[in-house]
Amino acid sequence: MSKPQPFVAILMGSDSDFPIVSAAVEVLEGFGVHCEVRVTSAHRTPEATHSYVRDADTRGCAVFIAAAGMAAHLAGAVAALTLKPVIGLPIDAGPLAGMDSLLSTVQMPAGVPVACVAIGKAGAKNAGYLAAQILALDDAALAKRLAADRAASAQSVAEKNRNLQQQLKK
Ligand code: RP5
Repeated sequence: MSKPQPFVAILMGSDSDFPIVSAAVEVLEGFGVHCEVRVTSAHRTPEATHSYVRDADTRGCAVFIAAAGMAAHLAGAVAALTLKPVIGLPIDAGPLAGMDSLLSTVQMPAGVPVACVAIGKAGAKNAGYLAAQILALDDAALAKRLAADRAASAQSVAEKNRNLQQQLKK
């Protein structure tokens, strides 16, 4: 039997998280990484979250990304159900500006790790990059695309610096 195609499963606690989570989807799609996106909550739909994680695990999910705001327990709940890497993405969804979700996501007890990225859009992009880098451990073509992206990013910084130096000379 052929090995199932590895994919990234992205879970979010609410559809209100999607404007941020979409940045992770864009990064993954940009690298040609297949992902599934589901709204499922640790608190509001615990059974559905449980069944989805178990099912995705058996279908070839290689990395989970779990995004949630407020008392954000989704990443931890996912990590409790799988040995695949889990990336937690804290969302700024309430009056505490994401500090609540950051601490709820990152402060996991020993033995059940969650790799927590930054709050918000930069974190969402990095969740996509990190998931792609994990998949690239076993995919040389993907590793090449990631290296090219990193080189392009360095070039763009160098160009911004050249432009600034030109302006400062005037
Ligand atoms: C969390 O509560 C969700 O992940 C979302 O960030 C936050 C608010 O959810 P909604 O009330 O907008 O559905 O569980």
